Amino acid sequence: MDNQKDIDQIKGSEQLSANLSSNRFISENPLKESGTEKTDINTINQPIGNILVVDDNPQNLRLLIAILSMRGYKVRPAPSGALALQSALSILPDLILLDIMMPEMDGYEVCQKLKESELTKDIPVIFISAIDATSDKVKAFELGAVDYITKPFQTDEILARVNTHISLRKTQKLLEEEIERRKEYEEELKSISLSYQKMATQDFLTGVSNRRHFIERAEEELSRAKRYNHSLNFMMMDIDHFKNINDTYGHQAGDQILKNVALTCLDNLRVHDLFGRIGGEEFSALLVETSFNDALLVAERIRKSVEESTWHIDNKAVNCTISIGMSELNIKMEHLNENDDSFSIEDNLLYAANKDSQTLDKLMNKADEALYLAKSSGRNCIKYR
Ligand code: GH3
Ligand code: MG
Ligand code: MG
Repeated sequence: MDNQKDIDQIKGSEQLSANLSSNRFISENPLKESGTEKTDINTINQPIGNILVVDDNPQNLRLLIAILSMRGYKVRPAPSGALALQSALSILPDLILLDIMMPEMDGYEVCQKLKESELTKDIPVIFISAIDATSDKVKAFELGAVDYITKPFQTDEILARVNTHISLRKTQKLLEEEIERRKEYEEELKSISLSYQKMATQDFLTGVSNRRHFIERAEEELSRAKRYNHSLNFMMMDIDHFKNINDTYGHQAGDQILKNVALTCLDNLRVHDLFGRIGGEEFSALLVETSFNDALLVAERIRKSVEESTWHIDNKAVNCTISIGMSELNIKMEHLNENDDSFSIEDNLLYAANKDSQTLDKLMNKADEALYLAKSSGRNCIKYR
């Protein structure tokens, strides 16, 4: 028997007889019996840690239980590897003291199984064994043990190591909880910032880009088009006699029509094109890398789709049309060809000045003028400047 000397020593010094004679392994907290400890009602009622002690030798079990419960730990015994695994899974302990040499399933196997399970892998394991060979200690650490105590052990050593690992585990748990809390907080911040971003860039009614966002993006696309000499076309759409729709079907029906027209326009544009709500019943589109003729086809497709759509709102069939004004970014000046050898410095300056003069404001104003023309030409049509 490995610990007979220790047992005798502790029996004498710590008056364990009462605990040991009763066959209860989970002892009452005996702090109040200790002359050196402060009697604190909170510490008595709350164990400072939950320890699973695994040993096939009942006397060893009783001894360890006695030592640990004297210090306020709640101790559970397991006389075999299989029962240890069962017990660890039913109530997760804060620490496991694990004997190595046990019949059927030895401590190494128990440790391996504990480390394989997601539930028990983080529970610190201290091996407690009479084997003193370095190779066994190395094996224990390789299997994930946090410490190794050699039998026969000293009470103070057991308590010091157990205290250390219980504290480390508690700190680790607190850190993990803190990390989890921070992750949740970061997720919350992300979703708040995302909704602010949406509010700042989206039109609240239709969900398409709002005026500011559309213009910001359009400025970027315009400077890209100018830099790479890409063609670019601008469209201004306005619902015809929208006031009549509001007056006839009500403001809510009007809102629904605004959403439907926005969706119809989007359906007929490519993902790279920009689209946004510019004002009350006015929308704009910027068609990137699109020739004027192709842009005209798109405009006609949008106009026709809106004209042919019938939306049912409050059991009423509602139709509407839109007028479209278009303008084109005109980088190439007909009489100039930058690849031509005769392209002089003056021509170059003229070419650059022409590019500079093509601002988004100008494109929008030209499209607006074209839209005005479309309205005065009977509406439901496309004009360009
Ligand atoms: P036109 O063909 O000349 O464009 O005539 P219109 O009636 O469409 O133009 P007008 O500028 O006279 O009227 C625009 C109407 O759009 C008036 C305004 O109440 C309505 N409107 C603006 N914003 C909204 C909105 O968010 N929801 C609804 N339901 N109506 C809106
Ligand atoms: Mg209108
Ligand atoms: Mg208008």
